[in-house]
Amino acid sequence: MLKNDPRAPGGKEVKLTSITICGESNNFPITADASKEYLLDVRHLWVRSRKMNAIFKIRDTVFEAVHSFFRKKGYYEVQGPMFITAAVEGGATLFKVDYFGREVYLTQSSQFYLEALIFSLEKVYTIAPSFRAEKSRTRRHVTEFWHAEAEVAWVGLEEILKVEEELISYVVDKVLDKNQDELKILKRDLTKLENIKPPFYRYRYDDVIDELNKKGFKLSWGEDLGADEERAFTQDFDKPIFVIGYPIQCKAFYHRNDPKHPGTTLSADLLAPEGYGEIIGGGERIYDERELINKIIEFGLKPEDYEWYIDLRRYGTVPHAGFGLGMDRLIMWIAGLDHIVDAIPFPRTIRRVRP
Ligand code: NSS
Repeated sequence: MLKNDPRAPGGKEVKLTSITICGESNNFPITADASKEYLLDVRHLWVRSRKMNAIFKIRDTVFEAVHSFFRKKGYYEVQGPMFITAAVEGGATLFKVDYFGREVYLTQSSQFYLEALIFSLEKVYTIAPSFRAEKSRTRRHVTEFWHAEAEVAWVGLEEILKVEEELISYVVDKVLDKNQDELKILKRDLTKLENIKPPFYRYRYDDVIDELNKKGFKLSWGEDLGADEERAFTQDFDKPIFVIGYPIQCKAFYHRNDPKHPGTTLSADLLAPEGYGEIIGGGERIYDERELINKIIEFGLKPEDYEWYIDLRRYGTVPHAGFGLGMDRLIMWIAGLDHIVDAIPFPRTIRRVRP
């Protein structure tokens, strides 16, 4: 029987009428002074904690909201394969797999398969794992993450940015709606979430570099923004920020170059405020066959490794754009967590593959 009791952490106390022991617990291995590392070692038991329980409930809302957003907007849910034969996001972070004696890789992104599928379904999305052999030990990198990706035919950068800001605002709204208790347990400042509505801020890459150099960084044009730069830049914003027009060398080969701003791409990253940084990467894709082949070569890659991807331009093509959202990073920001591993039930990092 449940009885209201203001002294209880959840406001209710269970009053027993009888008790049956299903299984004893002698010397439960987690004590109040357990270190963060130890809590990751015993994650299979730590998932029972109030903190993890609150995060998982928020995570559940976020997954549900991303699905319902895309379905309401008329997107079809699709799935790409996890075993692939060529890099999407650069060779440095590929995981090799022995595939019956042949070297293949774990996918870094389902994007190329989504691009193939827009020629069948026009607007598609997926939520699937992506894998990166990331050597970076930051608070926001894991080797296996959940990736929500969307691809849309007949649209450009402007339209895709609109989809992104509507999606993020929708998800935050759902969490505010469903997870007040959980956000309270996590001591999340609700005012930081209540403000998340379109339009988001927009900066060109060049202006971000200028701002950061004013703050004491020594960045030259063409350098990518890392975790430290993004943290410094986003610290004082109250809404997410689009960074548009990254230099060609900062972005993967498939990004369309911007004819109006030579040397840059029609790409955008979406950075979460409060120091969290990048949660989305996306933009316009090259849709012309010759342009694509030239850029593959320019990037030192082999067109024969991308034969089927080039076919998408060879046999009927349309302008299109899309993006990839790191679900775990989104949850980390919404829940106000210090480290991405706490957004994931059983995280995988450079040093951790168990439990
Ligand atoms: O490399 S991305 O910026 N872009 C892509 O993979 C595109 N192919 C997506 C697309 O356009 N369909 O990654 C997208 C997002 C990025 O903004 C992060 O939020 C997340 O994926 N991401 C990660 N999350 C956690 N850990 C790691 N290592 C990681 N790498 C990317």
